[in-house]
Amino acid sequence: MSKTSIFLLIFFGVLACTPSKNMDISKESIIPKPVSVTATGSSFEITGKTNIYIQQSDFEKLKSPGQYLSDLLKKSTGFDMQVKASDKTPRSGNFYFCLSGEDTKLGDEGYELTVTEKLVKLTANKPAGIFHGIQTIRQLLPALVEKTTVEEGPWLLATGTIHDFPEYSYRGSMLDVCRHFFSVDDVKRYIDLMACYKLNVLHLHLSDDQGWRIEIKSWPNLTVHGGNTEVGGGKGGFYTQEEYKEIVGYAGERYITVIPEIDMPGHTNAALASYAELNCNGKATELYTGTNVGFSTLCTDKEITYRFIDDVIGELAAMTPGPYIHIGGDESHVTPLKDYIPFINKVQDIVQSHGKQVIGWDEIAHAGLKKNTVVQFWAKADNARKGTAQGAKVILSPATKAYLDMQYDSTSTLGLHWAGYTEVDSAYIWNPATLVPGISKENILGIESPLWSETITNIDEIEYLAFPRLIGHAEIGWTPDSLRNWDDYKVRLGKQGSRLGAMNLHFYRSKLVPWANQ
Ligand code: TNX
Repeated sequence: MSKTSIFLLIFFGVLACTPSKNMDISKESIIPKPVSVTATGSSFEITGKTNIYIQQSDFEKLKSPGQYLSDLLKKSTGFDMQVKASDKTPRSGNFYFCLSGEDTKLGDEGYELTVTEKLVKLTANKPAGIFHGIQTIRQLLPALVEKTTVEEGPWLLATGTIHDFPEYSYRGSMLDVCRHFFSVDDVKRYIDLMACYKLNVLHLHLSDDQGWRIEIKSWPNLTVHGGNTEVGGGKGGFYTQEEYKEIVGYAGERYITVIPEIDMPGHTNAALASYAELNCNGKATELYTGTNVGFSTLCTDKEITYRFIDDVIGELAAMTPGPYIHIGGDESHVTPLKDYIPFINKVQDIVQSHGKQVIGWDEIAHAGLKKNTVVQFWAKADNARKGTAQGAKVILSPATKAYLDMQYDSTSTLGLHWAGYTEVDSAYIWNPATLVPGISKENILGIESPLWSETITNIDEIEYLAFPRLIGHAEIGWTPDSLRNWDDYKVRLGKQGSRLGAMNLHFYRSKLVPWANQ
């Protein structure tokens, strides 16, 4: 080779690779905070030539998360990344996703992310881990990556290794689509936001006094009549079974399980108004548009009540790939305990006969709990302990900490305050394993943040009450307590402000958080 060609080779070689920038991955503001981060001080750049390679044998399982990343990055970078199978580590400048089963510590949802100047490598035991790792990659990129318009790069990620897995397997939020109804698109937006913070359960509260929101083909009047209104007298609405399946599928692609709730025996006025025979006196009630609770009950000693429940649960179970059906059971103030207990026992049998596990609000612990029934603690610690004494696992949704519908402070115009005001710090500063005396880590499945909708009517208002508190709850569910503290968290949250802005999120700019000025 001549001297000139060697010179030209070196010259163009240098031109072709962008110099790396010094970056420190341990200074990135990732939420939930990862279990371990090791920095190597350099950077990787995503360019128009970057593609997403998937280990050949995992292609079928990982092409959906691969395509999710490609679609996400396309909007802001303008790059059209291809998702391809590869039987070897790809060449410089690409992503590489693999399933490996070697690292049992990672469990079903953990991942290991290794970023070098040459490659972004993501490994996990299961596709859910790859999906959560993608959320970390997303947060390592500039906030502008969240825009839906094409933006200027450079699209750099800091180099190093992140080894990460969740503390709790159940990390959820509940949306009340009864007090006010929300469209399929609103629910999808909420799912997308949950996914960013590695949440994995969406509990949909589908029936209440003010509205029945899921089509049941064998009892059509539930939605024809009972879906017709909402708090304040608006037009309400409901999901057809097709729409519901669309929500379940959309959530599933984001590794989020949907748990449907049919609340009973109380919170049933919409059903009682739709079918006279469900009432003990045989007379249909009026539709209800107020916000009182605890005034309605199914007729617990009528045979037709259980036929009704069997039909409803049967149709719901057939549309529910996840293991759980939620039966409510809260605030049944007009159902005497002597009727409530056998009712809950029978309903557990019905749910189990359709192959599903029961979740119920903490009051159900008054009944004899079946194996695998889960108790959702919201108000009474005694009930939660009654549950664990029977061997049940508990989901923690303490109203004073986890209720997203509590006002931030006395000046909040949205929300209620029966459980007190919940500022962003108070929502963050608690440990599930020590909050309820007598309930410890081995009793706890995880945490869930309910968003009741008496006071909210649209997606902007959903976002305002949920964010940023839900982000803190996501960290509580994922990150070990020993790695969490408010002073560190509030800085990371503040730095995410520009990211939330780029997502066009209508979040509450709490004065307690040092929001980054961008
Ligand atoms: C209590 S929490 C309820 C809901 C209300 C909520 C308002 C629970 C199991 N029941 O019916 O919407 O308070 O914060």
